[in-house]
Amino acid sequence: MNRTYIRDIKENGPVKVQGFIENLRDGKSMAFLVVKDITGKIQVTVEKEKLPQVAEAVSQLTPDSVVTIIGEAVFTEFVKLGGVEIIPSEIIIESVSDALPIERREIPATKKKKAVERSSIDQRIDYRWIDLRTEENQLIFKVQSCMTDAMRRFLTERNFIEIHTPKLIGAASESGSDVFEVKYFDRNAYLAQSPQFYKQMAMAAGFERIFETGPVFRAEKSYTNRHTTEFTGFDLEFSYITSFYDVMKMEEELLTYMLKEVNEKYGEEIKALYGLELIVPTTPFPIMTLAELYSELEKEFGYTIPEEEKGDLTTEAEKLSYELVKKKFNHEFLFVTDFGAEKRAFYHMRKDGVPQGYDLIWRGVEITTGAQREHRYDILKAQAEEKGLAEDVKFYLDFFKYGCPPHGGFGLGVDRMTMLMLGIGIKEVMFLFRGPNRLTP
Ligand code: AMO
Repeated sequence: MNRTYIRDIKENGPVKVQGFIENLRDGKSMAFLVVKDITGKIQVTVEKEKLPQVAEAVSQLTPDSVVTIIGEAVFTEFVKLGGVEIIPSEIIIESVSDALPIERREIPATKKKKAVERSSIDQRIDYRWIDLRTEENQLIFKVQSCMTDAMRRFLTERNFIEIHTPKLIGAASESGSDVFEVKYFDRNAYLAQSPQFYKQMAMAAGFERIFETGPVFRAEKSYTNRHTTEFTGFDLEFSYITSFYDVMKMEEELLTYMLKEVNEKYGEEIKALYGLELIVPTTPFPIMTLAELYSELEKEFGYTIPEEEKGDLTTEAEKLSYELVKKKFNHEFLFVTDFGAEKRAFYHMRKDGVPQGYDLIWRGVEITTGAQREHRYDILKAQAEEKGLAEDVKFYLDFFKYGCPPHGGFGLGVDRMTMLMLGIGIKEVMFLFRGPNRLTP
């Protein structure tokens, strides 16, 4: 007999269902199990007297054990959970679970029992595979999978080629201080902080349009709810742009397409399980220069910072910008442009000294940096020298010596995007979080 996914049980009849025991009530004459698979949950109702063998199997079960249930699906108004139950003829115990070491959710007090507190996120990460069994947690990854799938489709339909660049590299691309050094035989290598150099190499190789989704490493000792030392980046790069506005346009179209798709597929579930509305944005997204943003934040919220810090976006300004864009543009996204050259990467093209790039802020958190790149060898080399990097990035500079189209692109943090979509922190949203104090499981 073939296995049936719980979601696909639509009528009375024989079924074989497999999954974890989500709930177990073994009474005197009746036993009720709730079995959960990746598609849903279903009640299994056992009249013990009628089915002594099944009753015997139930007596050995514990919550989170894995079972195969063979029986009849019966639709009835008496069952709350989906209006259907399985009357089993056989229960096969695949694996018995020990008592769980974590509490995945808070259990409110009853007359007989005290309330149970939810384990902390760090305790839950220690047993992440158990933590991940819940519907809410599995939704994170269904949503994330839908997200990258939609973005991949959007790009391949527009002639982007997916590439895979090395993560073991010989030089830091973003900043020397945030790079992990690893032993590489008799010398040192670094873990890639971005596919930056190689996505640009693809432009020099004449690929014209590429994207990559892969691991990004940052040796940042940040203990915030949006930083991790290893995250998933969604990066793209394309040639023959006329300015970084082309890059912003590509990004807003990509995100709108993706959010529409996620909303259609999972909008209801996100609302039900996370209480958040997914809003498909309108295009074009609002744009402000950094100076305009600071001036508006001062007007609206009395927020000021010293003049010399205004070349970069502070975390507080990022946060406040959400209130501002909601109010001013009825939007959740904001492109911020015109950062100070000293705060931006050497590879950003500059016009009159102003980096031709942007940050994209969603719901008050930066999700992307993007830019037109400097593709002219001499200027690029001078900009690298100015940041004291010319020697380290010599191999990269060579990419621009033998012909290279004008190009630009951006890098999007997949984990950040997911966390903002669901309104939870980065530790909650990652399959396995990595931070300064976390390398296991
Ligand atoms: P940047 O350094 O801004 O740009 O990184 C791009 C995006 O990656 C995410 N991100 C992070 N997510 C979680 N934890 C971190 N520690 C972390 N650091 C960054 C953010 C961020 O916006 N090469 C450029 C991109 C480009 O210009 O194409 C770059 O890496 O969402």
